[in-house]
This record gives sequence, C-alpha cells and structure tokens, in this order.
Amino acid sequence: MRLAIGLLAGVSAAAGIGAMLGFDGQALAAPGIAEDWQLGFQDAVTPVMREITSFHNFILYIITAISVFVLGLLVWVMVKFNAKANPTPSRTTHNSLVEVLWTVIPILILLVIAIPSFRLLYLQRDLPKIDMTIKATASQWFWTYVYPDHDDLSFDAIMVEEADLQPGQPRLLTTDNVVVVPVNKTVRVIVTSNAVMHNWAMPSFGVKMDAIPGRLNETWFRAEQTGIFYGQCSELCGVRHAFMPINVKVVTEAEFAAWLEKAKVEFAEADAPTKLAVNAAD
Ligand SMILES: [Cu+2]
Repeated sequence: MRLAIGLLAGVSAAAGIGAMLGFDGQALAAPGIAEDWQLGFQDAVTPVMREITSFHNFILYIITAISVFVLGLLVWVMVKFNAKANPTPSRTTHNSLVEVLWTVIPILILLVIAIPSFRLLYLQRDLPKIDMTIKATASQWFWTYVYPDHDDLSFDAIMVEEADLQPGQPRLLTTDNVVVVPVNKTVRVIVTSNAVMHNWAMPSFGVKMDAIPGRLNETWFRAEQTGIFYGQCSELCGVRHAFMPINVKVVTEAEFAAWLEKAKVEFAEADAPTKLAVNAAD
C-alpha cells in the first residue's frame, strides 16, 4: 500500500514538473522560435503540431508511470529480499497469474500508444484539400522556392550573415528572402534537392520533410496565426548545414496578394541567379 502511494506521488510530481517546464507547449515558448533554456516544444501553429504536442504529452505520462513503477519494484526487491532481510529465499519458479499479467498489460499499453500514433501518422501523410503549393529545392547551402500556382514566382533564400543582421533578426535563423503564405490556408510543400540530402523542417508547423535528389516528397501545413516562423535544415548535409535556415511569414490574404504583386516584379528583375554569388563567396 505504501508502495502504491509512493508510485502515485512520483507520477503526479513528474506530471507537475512537466507542466511547469512547459511540456504542454504553451507556457514558455515564444511562437515561431526556440528560446534559451527551452525544454518543451515551440508553440503549435498548425493542427498537426497541436496533435504532435498532445501525443508527446500523453506518452510522457505513460513513460513516467512505467519508469517510476520499475524503479519502485527495484527498490522494493533491494530492501525486502536482500541477504540480510531475507536469509532463506523462496524457491518459487512459476506463477501463472504474474506471467499472464506481465504479458497482457504491456500489450494493452502498446495498443493504447499505437492507436493515436497511427491516427497522427495519417493526419501528417494524408494531404487534405490544398489551397496552394510551394516547391522547396535544397542546394548546398540554401533553399530555392517556387510558387507554381502564382506564375512560377521563384527566389532563393540565403542566410543573412551576422554582420548584416537588422535589429530583431535572430542570428543563424534569418534569410534574405522569406517564404510568404496566407493564414488559414492549406499549403502543400513539395520538397526536393539538387545537391545532397537536406531536410525542410519547421518546428512550430510540425513539418520535417527530407529533401532527396531525384525525388519529390510532399507534406502540408495550415498555419493558424500570422507572424514569422523559423526553421532549419535538419539533415546533416555538409559544412554549412547549420547555415541554411527557413523563414516562413504567415500573413493575411490581402497582405499575401499585395506581396505577390511586389514579389513578381522584384524577383523578375533580380533574375540573375544568386547561386553564383554564393559560390563566389565560398
Ligand atoms: Cu541541408
């Protein structure tokens, strides 16, 4: 009985600490960017990330309970059955009830984990009805974006070096051109690479998709709030792996239309490939 109370206290303490540290994905994180000493996820901005966060929290309770339970059993055995406390050990070799329990209970736990896990997997993999498409192509070491639904508008997004940062722009996370998308619209992202493998990852969108040469991968997001959100390449791709960030700016539909008009002119003029400039800098 005392053991059971101890276990319960342990589980609830762990859950309390988890909540304090912001594992609910709400408490500490600023939207769109990681904070110093942050432990939990960045704030969820899409339905997929919301589901990922709640699935993570759910699993955290289960693994905490299992860890505390096993630790409790170990301590109990050490105290109660050591040579001094229990000089003549029992010679029991079988106990059908215990054996059935330690088979059936883990199976049930796995089922309880598997069902929401598959539901989440299908949410990520099954594209809903999409409103627009963006193609992200990785190079060493920057991203090129194409808007096939908007006259193939296309531009490179290259990291802004530390010396050139404007006030408020985060180091290693800011790009010269940003991906602009409308809020509350389902955006399909087609991801590929013309160099080695890279990965288009946006933590607050719950998106992490490999960019593989010769292959088109697709994923989707629907950002539910406006603002600027930061991501990075998440595949070890070479010496400048840490220097090919992703900026997605979510704006209202009117702002998006205005940006499109401006961008079509701006990027048509700046048609000279920035790739050459980058290679020259290397
Ligand atoms: Cu990369």
